[in-house]
Amino acid sequence: MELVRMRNAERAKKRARHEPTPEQLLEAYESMIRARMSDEKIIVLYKQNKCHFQISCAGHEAVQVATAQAMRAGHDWAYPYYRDMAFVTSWGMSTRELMLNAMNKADDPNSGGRQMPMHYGHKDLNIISQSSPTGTQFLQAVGAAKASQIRKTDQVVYVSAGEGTTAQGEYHEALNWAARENLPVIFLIQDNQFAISVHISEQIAGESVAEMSSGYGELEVVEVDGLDYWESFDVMQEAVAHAPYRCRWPRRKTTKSLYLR
Ligand SMILES: Cc1ncc(C[n+]2csc(CCOP(=O)(O)OP(=O)(O)O)c2C)c(N)n1
Ligand SMILES: [Mg+2]
Repeated sequence: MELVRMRNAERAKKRARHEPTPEQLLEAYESMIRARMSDEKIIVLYKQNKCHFQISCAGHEAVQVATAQAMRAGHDWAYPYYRDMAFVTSWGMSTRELMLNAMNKADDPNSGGRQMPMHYGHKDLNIISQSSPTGTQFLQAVGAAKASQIRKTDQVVYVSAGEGTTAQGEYHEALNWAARENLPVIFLIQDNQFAISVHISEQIAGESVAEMSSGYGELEVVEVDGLDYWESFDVMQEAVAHAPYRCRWPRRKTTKSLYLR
C-alpha cells in the first residue's frame, strides 16, 4: 500500500492542483445541504410509514458532490448505488424527484414508483436503474465504457459501491476487464468500514480495498479522504479529465479508478 501512496503523491506533485470556482463551491455546499436535509426528511417519512425504505448518504456527501461536478450530467453515464443521494442531487435530480422516489409515487422519474427508494435511475440524466443485489452495477458500467470506447463518444462512466461489495466476484471481473481494455470508467468505492454489521477487516484481503485492487495491470488506484471536498475535487477532476482522451487512444494505459477511505 505504501507503494500506491508514494506513486500517487509523486504524480500529484507534478501537476497543478484543481481548485473549485466560487460557483462550484456554492453548488457543492447547496447540494450537500439539500441531500442531507432530504435524507433526514426521508427518515421521518419512514418512521411515519409514508416510505418503506431508507438508506442514508450521511458522511458520503463531499466526495459524491465532487465527483458529480467533475462529470457531465446527461452526457456521461452514471451507475450510482443506494447511498448516492448527494451525487444524484449535484448531478441534477430535484428535491421533488428525490421525494417522489422515496415515497414510490407514479410521477417519480426514477422508476414511476416501481423500484425501491434510493435505487436511482433517470433517463434524462443518463443514470441507469440499479438492481438491489449489490455489485451488479460493476459489469454493466464496464460494458457502457466499452461502448463509449468503440463509438468514440468521449463519454465517461461512473460506478460506485460500498467497500463490502468489493468482496464479490463481479467487482474483480469488472476491474480486470476495465484495466485490460483501458476503459473510461471510474469506480468510486465508498469505504465506511462496515457492510451492515460486518467490519472491513473480516472481508477484505490486505489492508484496504485500494491495496486489494492494486494488482490489475496499469489500473490507476487513488485513495482519497472522501470527507474532504477539496481533496476529492482535485482527484476526481484529474481522473475524469484524462478518461475520454485516453479512450480515443485505447493502447495507452489509462483506466481510472478511485478508492475512498
Ligand atoms: C448480493 C447481495 N448480498 C447481500 C445483500 C444485502 N445487503 C444490502 S446492503 C449490504 C451491505 C453492503 O455494504 P457496503 O458494500 O460496504 O455498502 P454500504 O452500505 O456500507 O455503503 C448487504 C450485505 C444484497 N443487497 N445483495
Ligand atoms: Mg460499507
